[in-house]
Amino acid sequence: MTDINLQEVHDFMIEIARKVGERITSATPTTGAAGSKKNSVDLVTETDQAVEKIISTSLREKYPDFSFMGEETYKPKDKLTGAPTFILDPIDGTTNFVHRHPYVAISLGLAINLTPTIGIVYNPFTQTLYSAIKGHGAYLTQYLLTPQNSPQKLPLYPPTPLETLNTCLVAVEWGSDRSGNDFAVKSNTFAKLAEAKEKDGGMVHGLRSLGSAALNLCAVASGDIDLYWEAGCWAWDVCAGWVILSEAGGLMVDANPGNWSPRVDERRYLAVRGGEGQKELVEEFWGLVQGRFEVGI
Ligand code: LIP
Repeated sequence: MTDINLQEVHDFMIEIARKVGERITSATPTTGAAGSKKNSVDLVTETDQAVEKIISTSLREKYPDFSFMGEETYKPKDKLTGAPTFILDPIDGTTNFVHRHPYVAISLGLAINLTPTIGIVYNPFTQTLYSAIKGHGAYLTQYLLTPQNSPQKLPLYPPTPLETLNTCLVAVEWGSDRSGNDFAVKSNTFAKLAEAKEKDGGMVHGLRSLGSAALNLCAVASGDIDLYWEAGCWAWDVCAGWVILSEAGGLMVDANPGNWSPRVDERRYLAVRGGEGQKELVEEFWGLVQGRFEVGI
């Protein structure tokens, strides 16, 4: 495949996301015929499916030689290859969308050789766009707030050094698996992160569950969340946000202790914001993880 004009692809991805955003904000979010997937908290709506169809059709017309992976058409036999691949979550934060809680985003990434290379995360309710091209920085554009839609470089403020967990705000998610080993690892680790230092806990400033992996990663990239830890989400939840995180100086490692280089489809992630002391903070966090996740193994 000849050299890819990443800027052109990036601009086209934003154009599509901005166009289809209206489909999300004007929808009546009912699960209806779509309903749920593996259980009653793993929701999908007809809007998720329609938005994926619109975006994938536009991408395939413009870039017929690229591969595509989308949440709503994914099949377990589908495997990511090294080919340039668009990886899409049409509505990341579907549960929020169903409850009319406007914290949702179109998460559209491009991975090349399995490396997240372009990322756009767009919340159509707030018209807030996070975007990045590998090697070219990460940006926040607030179309409703900033004059001439001027992008702000991420992180939004000079990154302060990372200290110990008891100075951190941590994003976590319950996800849709609500029993078994992985649910126990999550529940026990959440408690350990919050527990007092004298009980060997992390005594973190707080745990936050925003409901969108992509927007969690953008909050870590922006610097207002220090860490985000989750297992069970998918490549389409994180590909775009991963580029934005990395270009803002952040680091992505495995949610299970010991793996510093997870794949985009690893399904276990720990993101830490930019700043001096990333390695030490990751190691402190890993020291508090209560067990090991089985997902993705
Ligand atoms: C969601 C993720 C979130 C996870 C939820 C769900 P969806 O994606 O963004 O991190 O905890 O279980 O997978 O389903 O809203 O596209």
